[in-house]
Amino acid sequence: MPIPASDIDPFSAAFFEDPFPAHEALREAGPVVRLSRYGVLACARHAEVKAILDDWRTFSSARGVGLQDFAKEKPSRPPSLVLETDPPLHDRTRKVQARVLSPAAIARLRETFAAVAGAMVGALAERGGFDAVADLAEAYPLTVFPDAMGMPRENRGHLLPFGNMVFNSFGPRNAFLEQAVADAREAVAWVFEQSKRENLAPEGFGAGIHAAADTGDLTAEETPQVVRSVLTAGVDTTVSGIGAAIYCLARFPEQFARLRAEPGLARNAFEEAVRHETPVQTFFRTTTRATEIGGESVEEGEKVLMFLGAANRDPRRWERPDEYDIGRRAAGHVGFGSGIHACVGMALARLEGECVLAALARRAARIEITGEPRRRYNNTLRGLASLPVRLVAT
Ligand code: 8QM
Repeated sequence: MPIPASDIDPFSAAFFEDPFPAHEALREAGPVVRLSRYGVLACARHAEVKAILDDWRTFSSARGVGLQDFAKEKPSRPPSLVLETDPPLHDRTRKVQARVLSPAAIARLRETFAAVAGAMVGALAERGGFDAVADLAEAYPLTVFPDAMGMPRENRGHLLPFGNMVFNSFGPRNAFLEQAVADAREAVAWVFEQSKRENLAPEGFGAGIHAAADTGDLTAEETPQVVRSVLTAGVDTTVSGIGAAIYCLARFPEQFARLRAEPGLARNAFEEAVRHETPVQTFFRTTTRATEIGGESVEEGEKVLMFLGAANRDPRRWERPDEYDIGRRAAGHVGFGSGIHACVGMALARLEGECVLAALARRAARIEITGEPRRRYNNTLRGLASLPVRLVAT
């Protein structure tokens, strides 16, 4: 059977507003589809997306995980030493990040993260209404994450336009990317400066990564780049994830009631939001040899777009996929990826999500949406620009 073609544009405002009918069409078209606008292959079913993620030898990251093929064009920004590499380089850089962001290191942050979430949600509960994106989904990670990295207080807001630019850069060079680049001019210089060893406090994760230059695990030229990776990946993603969870709990009030009755579900409520909304919607791989995907022959050197969000609602894998259900077994979703590139910071993300949701469950009987939510358009990240809400008192 020939590979079917689709003219769906997954990097357009219409798609960002409501990707779900297009996701379904792509899943139903076949295990692999050609996106005629971009000349790339795409997979939207869970089985094929998972299989690609788990086979780095055939589906390489070293030619870039965006639309741009580094074998054909000079990368438009310095490639990440972990995201945009294969073993053995990938393993060397990843190992340092994994050691610094170990479960034990993250566990030590719990008390502080819970206290900050409690204080922030407490203050918001006192207000008549607020924006759940700016005032909580952005404010919380912008406080706890740079603190944990060992960064100074000033100008942390630059992390958002920086991430917005990078995540747009995985898509085509469209108006969203152009705008994001323009909006991130100051932020880029600032992030590069903050990644230097002398600008990171000795007890933070940043210093932990720089220490790898002393042991010879990384070079002094590599460590700032590996810090920058963590700064890139660690903010906009958790902003989108926490925003998704609040949006889910506001739209599914029976699930919020359940969370209040069983606060131990906070962690899974966040996990299920990552499945349901899937902050990181897409990534590419490039084939290193002729292979097959879902029984279809594919040539060497093909870019393959993985629709993580579509896989996370594939009815072949999930019962009632469009329902947000905080009691479901959400494990197995690909919102954090899978295989050797699976999110290295997921323990940190999960701790942030859990702390915010637990704080909301303690302080509110329900989350009421008081105005029109506005979506943020980004070539890779799915999230809201604004979500006006009010916490209804217990
Ligand atoms: C996305 O620079 C990096 O290493 C990097 C950037 C973005 C991500 C991951 C890594 C997946 C969260």
